[in-house]
This record gives sequence, C-alpha cells and structure tokens, in this order.
Amino acid sequence: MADKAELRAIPSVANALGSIGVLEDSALVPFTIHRVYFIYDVPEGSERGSHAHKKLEQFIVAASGSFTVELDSGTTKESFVLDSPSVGLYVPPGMWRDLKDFSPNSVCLVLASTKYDEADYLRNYDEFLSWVGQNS
Ligand code: T46
Repeated sequence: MADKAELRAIPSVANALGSIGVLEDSALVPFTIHRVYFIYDVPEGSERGSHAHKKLEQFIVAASGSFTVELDSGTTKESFVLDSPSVGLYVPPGMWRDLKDFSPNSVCLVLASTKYDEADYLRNYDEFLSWVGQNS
C-alpha cells in the first residue's frame, strides 16, 4: 500500500486511430482490483463524496471531462483537478474526500481494492477525526 495520495501517469498506446490507456495491478495501481465503478450524469453544481474509508484504496480517473477531488487526512488538505484520462489519482485509506466541479458529460472511473462495504465508510466528519486520532 502506498502511504500518500498522488497523481500518477497512465501509460497509453497511441496511433493514428486513437489511444488506449492501460490500468493493471502494478506499481501504478498498488492493489488487487476487486471492483470497478463509474460516476456519470452528475447534475451541474452537484458534489459527491463527503466521507472517508477505513481500508479501501482507490485509483480515480477522469475517463471523460473533468472534476476536482479534495482530500483531507485529518491534518492536511490537498486538492487535485482530474481532467485527462492519461492521469489517475491514487487514494490511500483514511482520506476524507469531496468531489466537485464536475464538467458536463464527465465520467469518474474508480478502481477499488475491495467490494462495496458500507461498514468501511466514515460518513460523519467528527467520527472521521476521532478515527484518525485512534489510527495514527
Ligand atoms: C469516492 C467516489 C469517487 C453501491 O451500491 N455500490 C458501490 O460500489 C458504490 C460506490 C456505491 N453504492 C451505493 C451506495 C450509496 O447508496 O451508491 C450510493 C452512493 O454511494 P457513495 O456515497 O459511495 O457515492 P459517492 O459518489 O459519494 O462516492 C463514491 C465512493 O464511495 C467514494 O469513496 O471516492 O465515489
């Protein structure tokens, strides 16, 4: 597991007919992929996220369009603009996230290290800070 959130370049194969971006379990995606989901049709001005995960690792890609991912470790905050399918954002566990500024027709593609598990969510910010305090 990597210990910090960071943007990572996605290798692609390009020719006159277009490009193929490739994501595999590797140093690039440092976990076994157990789930892939995508968020689309986000109404203008809507925000998603507002939670953290205790164990889940993710790799987030703007497959189309753009959006902003704000991450909060409980002590530091960082903001990432995802606007290209050639770059992804690795997100380790324990990061509060807010997703905003979705462009029209944007598609947020997410590779995840576990299947969906509501018990892994921290949906209350004060509980998140308390969890960070107990796990740091
Ligand atoms: C994150 C962003 C990018 C499922 O049933 N299965 C799933 O795999 C997921 C992800 C969600 N759901 C259900 C659970 C909720 O009833 O869909 C509803 C909305 O889910 P959630 O609150 O997780 O949606 P987002 O878009 O706020 O957040 C998700 C990820 O959870 C989050 O970690 O980074 O996508």
